[in-house]
Amino acid sequence: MKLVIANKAYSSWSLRPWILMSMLEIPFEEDVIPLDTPEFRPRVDAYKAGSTVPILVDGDVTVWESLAIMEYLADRFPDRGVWPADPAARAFARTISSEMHAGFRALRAACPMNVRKRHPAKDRGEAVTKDVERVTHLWRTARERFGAGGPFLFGAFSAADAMFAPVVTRLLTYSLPFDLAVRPYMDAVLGTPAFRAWHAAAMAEPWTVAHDEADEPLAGPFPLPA
Ligand SMILES: N[C@@H](CCC(=O)N[C@@H](CS)C(=O)NCC(=O)O)C(=O)O
Repeated sequence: MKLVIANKAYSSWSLRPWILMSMLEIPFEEDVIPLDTPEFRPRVDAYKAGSTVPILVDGDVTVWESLAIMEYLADRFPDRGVWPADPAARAFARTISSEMHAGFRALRAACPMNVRKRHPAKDRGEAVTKDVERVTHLWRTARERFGAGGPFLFGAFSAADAMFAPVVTRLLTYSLPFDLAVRPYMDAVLGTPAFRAWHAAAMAEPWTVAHDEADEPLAGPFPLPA
């Protein structure tokens, strides 16, 4: 299988299937296409999929859109626990993953993923505050109702954690205020071997994009858990 992704420093949608496949030990090779470069469009178009990454290629099957990739993986590897086994937990996992896929626009627009940096706190607007309150509410609810079996939203790592992994990083990159009850969950995601490998590769990338060069003061490196 091949997973086509963009820069690990910035590509939140790429991180989602990448961390899921890595955590569930689904073997794949990757093709990294750097954003905002002349090679991006022709290399993505060569896959004859959608206009964005991630793209999953499995033999003659090509899937794009992060949630569709996860559903394909759930079908293809039914024993890996892409979604929680319990039907009520699975319904909630799919619901909040869909909410993530379609929503949180203010947070995504104001705070683009950057796993290489940390910026000082500043007012990012009421809509961002509401998005952060909503996302931490969803995490708390999942942990309280379904998380007893492990440190992740539904105990074991699942597609829902993969969908929210970029948001975990955004809260820290932009020093956003959040309900500290979710910090252990966030540290569990950031402390996975998969996220650490993603972060190390991001740090080694040579590319930057325009929003990373914007006039945003720096508070330090991205804070990985000890
Ligand atoms: N809804 C898509 C969003 C994918 C997306 O926006 N990917 C970005 C990279 S993080 C991209 O390919 N941007 C390039 C472009 O839009 O031209 C998904 O879930 O996969």
